[in-house]
Formats: sequence, C-alpha cells, structure tokens
Amino acid sequence: MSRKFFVGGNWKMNGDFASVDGIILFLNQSGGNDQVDIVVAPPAPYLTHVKAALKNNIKVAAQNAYKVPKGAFTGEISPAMIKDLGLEWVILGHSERRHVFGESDALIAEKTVHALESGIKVIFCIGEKLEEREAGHTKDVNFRQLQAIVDKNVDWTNIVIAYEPVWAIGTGKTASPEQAQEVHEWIRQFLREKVSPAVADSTRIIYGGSVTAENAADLGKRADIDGFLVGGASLKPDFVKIINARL
Ligand code: G2H
Repeated sequence: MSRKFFVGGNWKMNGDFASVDGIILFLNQSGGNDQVDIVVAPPAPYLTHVKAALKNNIKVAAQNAYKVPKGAFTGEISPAMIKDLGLEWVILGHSERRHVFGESDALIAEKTVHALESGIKVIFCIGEKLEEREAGHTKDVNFRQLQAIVDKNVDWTNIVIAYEPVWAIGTGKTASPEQAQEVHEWIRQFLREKVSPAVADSTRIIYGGSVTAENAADLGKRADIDGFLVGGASLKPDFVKIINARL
C-alpha cells in the first residue's frame, strides 16, 4: 500500500522573529511538494505568525499539548487552543518531553487521546536510549511506548509514528538505514498484531535523529521509512532537500 511521505520540522526551543522569517522565506520559495505532507513545529509563541505567513500546503504543529482543554495548568497549552489557532497537528511523546521533563508513557497516552478527541492529529514519538539499545531492549522499549496508546483504542487515522532513537537525537549519530528499517519493520509488525493489518499498512512511520540532506535519500528508500522528523536541519535551507529526498 502506498503511504504519503511525511516530513516534519521540529524547531524545538530555537528562533526569534528574524530567524523564523528566514525559515518561512525558504519554505515558501520552495513551493512545497505535492507528494509530501510537510508539517513544521515552531515554538508556541511563533505559531500564529508562522501559520499566517506560510503557504497553505505547509502545515504547522505545536510541539506539545496538555491532556485537558483548559484550567489551572500554568505554562501549558491545550489541543483546544491549537485548534482555535487553525492548526491541525501536535508532537507528543518527544524524547525531550520524556527524558528532560519526565513525561510518563501513561501521561503521553492521555495527552494523545485528548488531542485526537479534540480533532488534532498527533506525531507520536517513541525511541530507545543508548543503554537500552546496548542491553538488547530496543524492541521492548518501543513496544512498551506504543502499547500505552494501543491500550487506549486510539483512532490511528490521525497518528503518525516517529521512531527517534534517543542516541541519535542531536548527536550527529544517525541510525544507519538498516538499523532504522529494522525497527520500523518491527513497529509495523507490532501494529499488525496488536491493532490490525489495515492500520499497519496505512500508518506512516517516520524516522528522526540527526537526519540531514546527506543521509535522507538513503533512509527514505527503505520500505518502512515513510518520512522524517527533523530537528537541527529543519532550521536551515537544506530542509528543502530533505523534503524532496524521495523525488
Ligand atoms: C530528534 C530530531 C527532531 P535532530 O529530536 O525531532 O532532532 O534532527 O536535531 O536530531
């Protein structure tokens, strides 16, 4: 089955108006690519500015959202607010949320359910740490993180899974195409067994972790790699080469 290639740009906590406008400029000049879903995730203060300035075929995501629509949760934003801004996507479960801010599988699952129920699509991130890989626990860790949302009977239509091995994030150490494909294949098989063959065939599984213009084409050729979630390289004009990696 053919799955539309998906390339996300996760700007993390980077940027100011000047640099954000520079990114908007090269993205708009690129014109997008009809064969690729393109979604960029600026820091929350720039969401409306980026949404207003970007061409309509490039979508905008929030980098996080809480599990309820509103209330006394200082510092948080909700899926209802993301929707109110006219946006469609949120990143949840990113390794920095899991490991810097201590978010648990259970919390991320609750946030995912709430975002989906609020009409927001989710880029759901999973991935093992270096010590977990070296101890032979790669499969267990990724399956455990996925099981947390399988248990909630989520609607998979609006989920993209991002496999981001923690040891490859921002380190310059990309998983080799073989390492990434191996885990993506396990994830698809997991979906086939735990959810359904249809969900396994249709769900995009994208790779993240030091993706660059140089390694994107090779990674993007693998059967189960349906795109990328790009951090550092999404801040630079080379991001356009990554979007077009499969052309
Ligand atoms: C992984 C990735 C984007 P980078 O966090 O989600 O970042 O490409 O900088 O490793």
